[in-house]
Amino acid sequence: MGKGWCLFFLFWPVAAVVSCAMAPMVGWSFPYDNAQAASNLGIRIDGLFYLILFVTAVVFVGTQAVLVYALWRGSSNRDERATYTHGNHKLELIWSIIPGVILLFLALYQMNLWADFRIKKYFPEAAVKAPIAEVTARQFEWRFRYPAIGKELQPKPQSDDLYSVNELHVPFGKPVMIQLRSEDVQHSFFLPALRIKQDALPGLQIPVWFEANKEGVYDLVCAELCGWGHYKMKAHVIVESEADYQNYLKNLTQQQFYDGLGKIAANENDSESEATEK
Ligand SMILES: [Cu+2]
Repeated sequence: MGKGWCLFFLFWPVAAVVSCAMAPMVGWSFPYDNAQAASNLGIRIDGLFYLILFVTAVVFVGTQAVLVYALWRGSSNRDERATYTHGNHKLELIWSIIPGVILLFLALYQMNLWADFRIKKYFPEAAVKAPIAEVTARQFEWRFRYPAIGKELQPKPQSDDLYSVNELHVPFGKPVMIQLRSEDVQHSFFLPALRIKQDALPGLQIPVWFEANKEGVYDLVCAELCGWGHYKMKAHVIVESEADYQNYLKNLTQQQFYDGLGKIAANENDSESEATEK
């Protein structure tokens, strides 16, 4: 085997390390704001990602280095013959136990993060108490159902609920929880900037919580190939101040319950609408 193969196998670990090191500088890394996650949970998830990337990088570079060394030695000394061995029990034990220990470590190390992310018992209490909206994915859009101002989200739709499509507003400065549903096929609620991803499954209502670490407009996309219009499921989550959020809900109420005669027929002003009805 010629030295060309040594260079070929040497090239890949070098290319991988160089491109990984360059990635954040040239925008090949995570999206948004110098690749920094837009939620504290996202930053912890990134930490886990980088830890795994480091472990796999060490293994990859290490094994490639051994491969290149073996090829180089073999190609520069034609007289030395390779010896055939039929397995090595001790070696096999070592390379089974080391990955096993690494996997076990990762499994234990990430347990808290997984629990905080996925298990409702560990969600922030304030978010669980008052889910902000029900999010229904359908072919091909996101539908949001908010409770009326001052009310709590009910499992079943209420007559004074507020609706919007493809634009979810949430208040900044506190964790929020949504109830995720799917109307037809399997979709996936994905906020890349916040590192939040959860499948939406027909027949299930799945709670999802998130908290952005700064105000802004974040992409909401569907991460499940759900049909011909999958690409159209690009929506936004708008994280804004509490005042702006309340204003948004007020405007939504007005738009939704405007009766065409200059009156707002919502239950926002219960006494007034009752008086109008009489
Ligand atoms: Cu979808």
